[in-house]
Amino acid sequence: MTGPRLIARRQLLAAGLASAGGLILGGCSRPVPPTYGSLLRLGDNLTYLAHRALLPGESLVKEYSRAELSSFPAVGTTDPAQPAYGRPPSETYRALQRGGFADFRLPVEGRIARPGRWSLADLKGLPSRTQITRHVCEEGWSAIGEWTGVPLSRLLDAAGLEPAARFVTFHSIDGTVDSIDLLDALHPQTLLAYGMNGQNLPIQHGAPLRLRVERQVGYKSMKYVSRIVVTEHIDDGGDLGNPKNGWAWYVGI
Ligand SMILES: Nc1nc2c(c(=O)[nH]1)N[C@H]1C(S)=C(S)[C@@H](COP(=O)(O)O)O[C@H]1N2
Ligand SMILES: [Mo]
Repeated sequence: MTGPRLIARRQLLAAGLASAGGLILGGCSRPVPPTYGSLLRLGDNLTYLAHRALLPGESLVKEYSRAELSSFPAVGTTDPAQPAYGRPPSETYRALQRGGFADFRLPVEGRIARPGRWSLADLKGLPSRTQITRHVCEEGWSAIGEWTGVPLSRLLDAAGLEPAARFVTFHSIDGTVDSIDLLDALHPQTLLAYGMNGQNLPIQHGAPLRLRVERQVGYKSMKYVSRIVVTEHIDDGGDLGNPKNGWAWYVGI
């Protein structure tokens, strides 16, 4: 994912920010994701700290009109019921798919007052939001799509965040794990989407439920979300997460 030019840019950024960092971030005790000894990850963390220190948390990404919708490729896992990337087919997903996802339940747990399991109907009973945004993939393509779902903040409100809550971890049916901080989790455009372009979310785009994290690169928008855990500390997913597999935890755009 990281070409030589990007490495050079990031090393410059890291060096520049490392010197500025003492000034800007002095006294800042914000938790940062683990680097596993990588200089690149250190650069990513400085980007994260700089964004969080310098940019207003509530700034919104641009939204588009329906006339601007574009064709939208499906990448990565496109059907968990099929084997892919050395992973066996998910029989659980196959059964859910056959039943039109009527039996889908989303456990929401961790640092919340009211843990529970949400059906799609439950989630659709919360206030919804529709937004047309540009998805930017780290592979270099982008596409504009319309997403309908429940703002994650509404679900977290209903679940009742404990004061210690700082991060939200997502598990996917395809076995990946990822997390975001509370600023992104509570951002008004961060959705758990069940609709795309006016239809039910298609299988290849993450049915029945996917995340939209509009202020980060495409791979943070996890498809096939199967469980949500609110945590006090960063859970980077270990072997199942991005940082251990060479991908940045924070990819703000
Ligand atoms: N669970 C899961 N989520 C995922 C992926 C994946 O392979 N599995 N791919 C990511 C990447 S790299 C991108 S660009 C987008 C692609 O979403 P799309 O298939 O709807 O275009 O999903 C992201 N979320
Ligand atoms: Mo991507």
